[in-house]
This record gives sequence, C-alpha cells and structure tokens, in this order.
Amino acid sequence: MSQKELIEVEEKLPKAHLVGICAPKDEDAKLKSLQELKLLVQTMGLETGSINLQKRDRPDRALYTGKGFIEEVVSGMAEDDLLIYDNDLHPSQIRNISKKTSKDIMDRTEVILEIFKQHARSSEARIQVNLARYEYELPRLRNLWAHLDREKGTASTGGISRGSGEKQLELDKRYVRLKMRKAKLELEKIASQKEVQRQYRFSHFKKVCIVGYTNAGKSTLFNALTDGKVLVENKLFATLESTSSALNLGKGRDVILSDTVGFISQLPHHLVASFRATLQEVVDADLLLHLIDVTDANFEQHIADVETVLAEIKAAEIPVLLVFNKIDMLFSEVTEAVKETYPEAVFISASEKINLDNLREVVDQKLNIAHVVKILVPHQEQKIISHLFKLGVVLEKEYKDEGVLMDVLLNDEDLYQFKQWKI
Ligand SMILES: Nc1nc2c(ncn2[C@@H]2O[C@H](COP(=O)(O)OP(=O)(O)OP(=O)(O)O)[C@@H](O)[C@H]2O)c(=O)[nH]1
Ligand SMILES: [Mg+2]
Repeated sequence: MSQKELIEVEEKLPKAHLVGICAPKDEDAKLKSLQELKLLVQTMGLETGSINLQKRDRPDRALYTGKGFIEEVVSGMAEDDLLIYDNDLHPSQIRNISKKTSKDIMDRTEVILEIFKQHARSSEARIQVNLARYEYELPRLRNLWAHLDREKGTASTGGISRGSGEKQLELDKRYVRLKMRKAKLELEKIASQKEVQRQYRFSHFKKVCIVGYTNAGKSTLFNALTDGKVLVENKLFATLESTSSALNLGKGRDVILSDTVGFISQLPHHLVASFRATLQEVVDADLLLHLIDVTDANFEQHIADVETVLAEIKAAEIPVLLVFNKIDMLFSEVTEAVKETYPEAVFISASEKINLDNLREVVDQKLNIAHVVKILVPHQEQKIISHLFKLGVVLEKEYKDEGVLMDVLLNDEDLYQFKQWKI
C-alpha cells in the first residue's frame, strides 16, 4: 500500500469524539479528566477526535448535554465516528442520544471495562472483568428489547405476542444473573486456593504492597527490587494481576513484596468489587508503598484518587509510605520543591534504579516502628501473657473478668503474633 493510500485509510478510521459537562468553576479539573479519557480511549485502540466540554450546572435529563450542543458536536463528525462520554449515562439518556444522533455511544466505565478485557491475561482477571461487565450491563438491559413491545402488531414483527420484549428482557436478566453467580463461584474457588497458598508460603513474612495510579511505574519498581519479570508498558492498566516475591531488606530480613493493578479516578465501582480477590494483596499488607509519577502534572489529584480507592477497599488504615517515582525526568530544583511539601516521602527512579537502597532502608524502619496497643489476653493463656512481658514493654495492666487488659509497646513484627488479642 502506498503512503498516500495508507493516509487515506487512516483518515477513514472511525474516531471517538469526547463529551463532558461541568460547572463553570470545575472547568480545569474537567479538562484534565477529558485528557485522561483521551488516553484511555487511545489505550483501548481507537483514534480520538474532538473534545467537547459544555459548561452547565447539571446534566440535561434527556440528553445529558443541551440539545443544540450535541447537534453541533455531531455535525462535525464523520458517519462512523462515535461519541464517548466522560461520565456514566442513565440508560434512558443513552437511548435518547442514540435516537437523536444515530451514533454509537460509550461512557467512561465502558472504556475502562474494555481496556481491562483486552489486558486480562489470567483466567482470574478474565472472570473478574466479565463479572464487572455483567454488573454494569444488568440495569441497562432494558434498552435492548423495548422496541419489541413498541413494534408489536406491526408486520415487521410477525407473530410476536403482547409483551414479548418484556419476556425477553426477563430471560436476558435471568441469564446474566446466572452467569454472574457462576463467575462469583469461580472467583471464590480461586480466592480460597490463593488463601491456602498464602497461608502456607507467606504467613510468617511481613507483606509490603505497591499501590498507585495506573502507569506510575509500580511494575518497574517491583522488578527492580525483586529481579521480577512483570510486564512493564507505557500503557494504562498494563497489570491486572497481583504478583508477589521476596524482597531482601538487608540484615537478613526478607519481606514479601507485591505488585498489583493500578487505580484511576472514577474507577468503576463494579470493577473494584470484582477485583476483590486481586486486591486482597493490598488489604492484607502491613505496609503500602504508594507510588506516584512525579512527572505527571496531576499527581496531587492522583494521590487523592488512590486514597479514595484505598478507603473503598477498606485499606485506608494500613500504614503508607509515599514514594515519588521518575525523578530522573525532573530538574533537581523541582524535586527539591516537591520534597518540601512531602518531607516524609522517598524519591526514586525505578527504571534508573536511583535511591532504591534508601527506599529499602525506610521500608525496614517503617516495619519496625513500635506502637502502643491494647491487648486483652484470656487468663488461661498464661504462656502468652508471660511471653508478652518478655517481648514488649507492658506499660499498663488491668485484670478483667475476660482476661488481662494491657497497654503494650510492640513493633509491628512482634504485634503480628498477638493480632488475635488486639482490641
Ligand atoms: N523515566 C522513567 N520512566 C519510568 C520509571 N519507572 C517506570 N517508568 C516508565 O513508566 C511506564 C509505566 O511503567 P509500569 O511499571 O508498567 O507502570 P505501572 O504502575 O505498573 O502501570 P499499570 O500496571 O499499567 O498500572 C513505563 O513506560 C516505564 O518504563 C522511572 O523511574 N523513570
Ligand atoms: Mg503494572
């Protein structure tokens, strides 16, 4: 094919035109979100076209944007182009917009689900993505069959009886629910197998998990610290599985380090729920390394987005170490300025292996910090009580009916042995 023909073919490829709305005061944040949607759409494998932002206080009930606005957007689109909305749409809005514009429509959640689908390699990840898809589709199924009821009695639908659409919808829903149940059972099976492995292999090690925004460099850091071979790509959501390996902190101390799926702003709720088994690595961790791409202009917003997801999966209480990555790309003055704002953080380059020894050291210190904890040990566990006296500093003790209540100063490692009595 000649260069000219190639250009012509490329020009004819369908493009995705992006649409969003926001209150006038949120314009900057929304434009960033639309830029991120553009990256997501490109990761999904589509070309992007225009970016369209309408300033309005609330969405239009029928069409999401104003009527004139969407008419204008569509007038600039080629026939096969599609519309992608930065927010989730109500099923009736999807119906109205597609009727009005005759264009294919997707929303942000569908784009993320599609990327997950394309990147899922393990059977666990595939089942998790499918489950999230079913959850997303179930309330939207209504769309598909309404036309059967509307068209009943017309020649085109032949012998279809009253309410066929509704019956079909019920069947579809039952089918989807059945698939969801099957997916959940399969996931439970995988989760319990993993749990057995985990207890067997790792129970006596401390667990450290790398979390962070997608593309922050988590897998690169994991590989650099463990000689691992996790796939690294300049792509959103390259990793959808969790991988664990030993990390040597020096002084003969080993911990288990895990790499896992990245987060993003407005991460679809269903995905978080379906990826529970994968995210178990995060929930079980003794320390989280929250990795941040310091070269990203939005890194502060990303820190907040990651914290939101951590709260959603009930991991907000786990100690966190902020680790700023990709400092090889910054002038040292810029790095210094960020350091002033985040004095407790560690600054590294995972790909250039800068400052990784310092990171190991800080991780080691973090895992050894002592806390005052309340422990209630039943009277019959005399051995445990005397063991506690030997190990930590018992600051306070009180004899209760249920046992001995103590304030004890313990480091995390020792606390681990007494987890079941901690109150
Ligand atoms: N310049 C520079 N690039 C880096 C550094 N660390 C990682 N990268 C690049 O950042 C991109 C993303 O790296 P990954 O390790 O795949 O990021 P991730 O956080 O695992 O991403 P997901 O799994 O997609 O969430 C790749 O192109 C890496 O080469 C670094 O220290 N400096
Ligand atoms: Mg990764």
